[in-house]
Amino acid sequence: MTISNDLDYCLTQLLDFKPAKLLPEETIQSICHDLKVQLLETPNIMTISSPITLVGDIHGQFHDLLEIFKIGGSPPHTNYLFLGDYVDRGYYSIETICLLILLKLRYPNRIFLIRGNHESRTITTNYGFYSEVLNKYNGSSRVWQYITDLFDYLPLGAVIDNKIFATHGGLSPSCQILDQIRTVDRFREIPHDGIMADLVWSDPDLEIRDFKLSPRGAGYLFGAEVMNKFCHENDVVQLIRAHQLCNEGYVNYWEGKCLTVWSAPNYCYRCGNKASVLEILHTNYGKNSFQKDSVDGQIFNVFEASPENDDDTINGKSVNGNDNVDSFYKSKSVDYFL
Ligand SMILES: [Mn+2]
Repeated sequence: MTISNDLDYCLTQLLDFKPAKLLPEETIQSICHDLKVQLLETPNIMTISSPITLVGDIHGQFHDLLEIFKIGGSPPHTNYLFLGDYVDRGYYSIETICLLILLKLRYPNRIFLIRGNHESRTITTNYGFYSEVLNKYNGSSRVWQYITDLFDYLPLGAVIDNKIFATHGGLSPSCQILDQIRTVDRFREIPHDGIMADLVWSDPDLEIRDFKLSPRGAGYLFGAEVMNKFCHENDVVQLIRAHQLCNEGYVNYWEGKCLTVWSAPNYCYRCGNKASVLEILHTNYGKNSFQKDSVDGQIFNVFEASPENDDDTINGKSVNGNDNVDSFYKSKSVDYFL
């Protein structure tokens, strides 16, 4: 095994250096290839058992991902299911996704990754990841190519303890039963509509009962009746998803029937929000299991932005406009390759 393929060595480059060392292009090509091979055998909906900790959107906030491992425990001692949106918006999409790829390869039965709406070529072209790659790899987009090709292999959801359905966004009017997701050909760019699009784009809405087109321009809003019907038909008790910024780090809908986990504190270095990860210790639902803001066997661990972000911000605020990060990268030296 060559050094570039030595997963532990690569992990130390990202975990033991400040700033983290970027992996060379060829190493990223190689780890993306290896993970694709592994994910080819992974079904669209993974089967997972508790105890497991669920993580919502990270959006390139690498320092805050490291904070999550401090709060929630480091892999492989804690099992993690990441609910997507690893890249875009924050300054460290490459470090974030590379760390997750390495952890998945190193601990395949303890780390699980599903696809978010940002794990897409079109979205990452517009929201930061593509620019970050050009800036950090001397104008070459190859790393973006390798990683977005890998995104096509990510599964779309997970069922935990046969009772909880987890996905990035939410429900789809084209999907009454989970088997309809299981038969989707997921190895492709996220399409504009249909089950795969809805799973990564949809949001719950307390004001409606049925489905309604989403103001996001993709996916749907779904209401209480739809949620109850989905749980009943699929013999699950709960939907856990990410995808929406929550000021307190999480939101509880319909007495815990749907939970949002959001894991990017001070989102975009300017929102001032808290973040959370959700520890699922066991799944043991009695009749009155759903209480306000807590569910039996489930604990939200709330946290705030890591002080490490301060080097990149002024008083915790973004140092540049949200749309153009080029000036930020130009102000940083990128001589920290392996
Ligand atoms: Mn999202």
